[in-house]
This record gives sequence, structure tokens and C-alpha cells, in this order.
Amino acid sequence: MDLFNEMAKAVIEGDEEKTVSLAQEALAKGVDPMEAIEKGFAEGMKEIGRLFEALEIYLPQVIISAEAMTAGVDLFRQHLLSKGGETSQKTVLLGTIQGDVHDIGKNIVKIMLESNGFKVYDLGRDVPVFDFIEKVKELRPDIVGVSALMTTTMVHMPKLIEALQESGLRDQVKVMLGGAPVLPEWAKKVGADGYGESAMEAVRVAKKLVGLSSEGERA
Ligand code: B12
Repeated sequence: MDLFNEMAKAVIEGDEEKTVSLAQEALAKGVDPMEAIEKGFAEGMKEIGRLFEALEIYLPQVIISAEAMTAGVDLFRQHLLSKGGETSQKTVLLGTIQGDVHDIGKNIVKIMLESNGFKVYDLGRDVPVFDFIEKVKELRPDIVGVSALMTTTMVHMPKLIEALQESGLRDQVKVMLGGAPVLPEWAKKVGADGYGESAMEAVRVAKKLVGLSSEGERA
């Protein structure tokens, strides 16, 4: 679909006005927001990642593209929230782990979970393990969802699981991990209950973890 290519291109060019107007166009045409995010905007961000890794572009360009993507994704989020919908009363505490400011993927996971009836408490990015633990105590969520985009920060994920154990909270909450460097085998090895490769999978896994669906395997 041409629209998805245009959306990817707008992210690559870091054109915020364009990402917003294309998101509006997608909604007007009745395109599924999640499909548009995954096949449009996220494809553009993948290409940015490739160009950055090939040293063809520099950090400021990545930042501009990230901002353009965020603006487009926000428009979809407002639309999905305004539609309301059923809520399962199941809760997810979500955040990007400490030392890591990457939050685009985490924000997409949040939108997907919200539009599938979960109540999401978003701790934001660069969230210390300690803050996760304090919020689990306070909010008693069904699931803790943790994102990491760097090999240097994903190492805090097992620390979070250990801290949950030490605080006597591990049996009361499911842990779901995600983010580009996280692999399913690793998530399982460090004791997570679930892993999601994409935002769509995050929803499938979250539903399974809280007993709302029977599909899928344990991470
Ligand atoms: C955009 C970006 C940035 C932006 C982030 C803006 C933002 N608000 O997020 C900016 C410019 C700020 C940035 C900064 C840096 N970045 Co950067 N960045 C990227 C880039 C290009 C894209 C990431 C992205 O948004 N992808 C798109 C989203 C949609 O995908 P995603 O995050 O994977 O999320 C999906 C799934 O993983 C999953 N998911 C995600 N989270 C979760 C959580 C759960 C629970 C579940 C179930 C699923 C799930 O669902 C999502 C949607 O489908 C990547 C390259 C790449 N190839 O990934 C580098 C990359 C991640 N960055 C990298 C680096 C090194 C940095 C910097 C250190 C650069 C620097 N020299 O300063 C800083 C880090 C600062 C810090 N302390 O965090 C490296 C990391 C290398 C490593 N060690 O592993 C990468 C891989 C680039 C590279 N090859 O060098 N970056």
C-alpha cells in the first residue's frame, strides 16, 4: 500500500507535519492504526536504524526521525483512546529500563495494550529497578512490562526479576520483557514469564499471562 511507504518515508525524512497528516489520512481511510504503525512508521524507523549503523546518518537525524514518528504515533493514540472500548481491568506497569532512553517501541506497546483493554501505568524511560519495585508495591499490577533497546541496559532486566524475588513480590506479578536486543531464550533463562517481539505479540502474551486467552507458549 502506497500510504505505508509514504509513512515510512516521512519518518526517514523526519517530517513531523507529514507523519501527522498521513496518520490523519490513514484514519480517514479506515486503515487499522496498528497496521499503519507497524507497516508504515516502524518500517521507516528500521531504515533509520540501518542508516545509523552504516554511519550514513548521525544522531541528530535519528532524533528528528524519532520525534516525527512519535508525533504520528501520538495521533493514533489519541484516536484509539477517544474510541474508548472495553476494559478488562487487568493492569500493566510498563517502562524502559534504567540507563535507556529508547521509548518509541515501549510507547507502541502501551498503545496496543490500552486499545486491547489493559490499563497501563507508564513509568516512562530510564526507570531505575528500585522505582519498578516501589510501583509494584503501590499499584499491584498484573504484569510488569519492561523494554530495553541496548545490550548495555538489558542486563538490568534480570536484576529487576531478582529484586522482585527479594521483595517477596515475584509470585504476585508476571514479568514480560521486550525490545530489539532481547531474545526469547534469554528472557526465559533470566526467569521472565513472557517475551514479545512486537507490540502485537505483547498483547497476545499479556492476555495469555492474565488468563484472557489460551494461545501462545510460555516465553
Ligand atoms: C531511535 C533511536 C534512538 C533515539 C531514541 C528516541 C526515543 N525516544 O526512543 C535516540 C536518538 C535518542 C537514541 C539515542 C541513543 N542510541 Co539509539 N537507536 C535508535 C534506533 C535507530 C531505533 C530504535 C527504535 O525506536 N526502533 C523502532 C521501534 C518501534 O522498535 P523497538 O524499539 O524494537 O520496539 C518494538 C519491539 O522491540 C517490541 N518491544 C519494545 N519494547 C517492548 C517491551 C515489551 C514488554 C514487549 C513485550 C515488547 C517490546 O515492540 C515494539 C513495537 O513493535 C536504534 C537502531 C535499531 N536498529 O533499533 C538505535 C540503537 C538502539 N541506539 C543505540 C545507541 C548506542 C544509542 C546511544 C548510546 C547513541 C549515542 N552515541 O549517544 C543513545 C542512547 C542513550 C541512552 N542512554 O539510552 C544502539 C544500541 C546498541 C547497543 N548497545 O545495543 C542502536 C541499536 C543503534 C546502533 N546499532 O548503534 N537512539
